[in-house]
Amino acid sequence: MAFFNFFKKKSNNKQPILLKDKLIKSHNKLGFSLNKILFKNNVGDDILVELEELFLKSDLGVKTTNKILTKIKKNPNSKTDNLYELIKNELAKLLITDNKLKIANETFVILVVGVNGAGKTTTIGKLAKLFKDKGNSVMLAAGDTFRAAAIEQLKFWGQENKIDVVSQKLGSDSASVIYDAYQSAKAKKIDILIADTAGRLHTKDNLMNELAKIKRVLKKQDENLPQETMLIIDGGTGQNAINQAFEFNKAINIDSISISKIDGTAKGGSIFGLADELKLPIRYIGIGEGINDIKEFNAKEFIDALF
Ligand SMILES: Nc1nc2c(ncn2[C@@H]2O[C@H](COP(=O)(O)OP(=O)(O)O)[C@@H](O)[C@H]2O)c(=O)[nH]1
Ligand SMILES: [Mg+2]
Repeated sequence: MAFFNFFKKKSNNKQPILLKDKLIKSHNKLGFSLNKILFKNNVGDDILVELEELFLKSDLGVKTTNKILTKIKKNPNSKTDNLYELIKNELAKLLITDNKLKIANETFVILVVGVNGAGKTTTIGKLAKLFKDKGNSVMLAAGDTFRAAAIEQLKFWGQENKIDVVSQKLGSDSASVIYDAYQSAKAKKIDILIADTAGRLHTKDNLMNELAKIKRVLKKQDENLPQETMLIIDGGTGQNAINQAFEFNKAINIDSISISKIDGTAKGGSIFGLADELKLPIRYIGIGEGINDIKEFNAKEFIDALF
């Protein structure tokens, strides 16, 4: 019995999540390899070629890679120790550090968008938990009306969090589901409404039009709505993440990006290119499939884990 209790107690213990452990594959690709290269040499042409290869392989993207290389070339006599710090610092500069979501006092609407399978619905489930733990009341809107499974999946997260999920039947108008949910959340003085959306319609234009319509319908109610349009990017997407983000931003203006599935991918370096090119804050990172597997993105913590 004592033995059983020991395990029970242990499993109930919330172990602190070490980002370093979750980012181990990305660390091996970028930080570890950088150390190996710098260990060999001082700065010279050879090392520049190796560094360029490393940055590209680590999914930093061409523009960001060139930016960092230019900085390195400006310090031709750097010792490798300094160079290591220089690279870390330059990468850190690409990340917007004022990235915290500022929840206003009225019903705050977060519209979650992204391609199919990006991790939208799962991220919503985790965010609901995060906000609830901070003492906010939360409601969910099942705006992905194109797949029955999507509505069921959101309801599951609603049950896990013991919060209401506003949904309509399959195939109903997503904008009207989210509008109704907002009315309900406002009437109940809910702090935060998180709206799920579809990631795939018949064509990309249809998807973007649908998302634009959701925003239009909300704005008719209140020009400030939704206060946050959050794009979810699968951390394993790599370079295509930048194109995805540009497309969504062009069509519907996004306010922030959150990255899912950063665990288990070696493409964590793509966050730098994404932040550099989009100039948008990275708010959260998903580090697993469980309800607690989310972290507020912290630039310093991220870089320390990666290097
Ligand atoms: N390992 C891992 N898996 C995730 C994470 N976020 C989502 N997933 C998984 O990715 C798959 C797609 O997620 P889903 O939320 O349905 O994507 P959606 O189509 O954008 O709503 C599911 O199997 C999730 O469990 C994460 O941070 N880490
Ligand atoms: Mg979904």
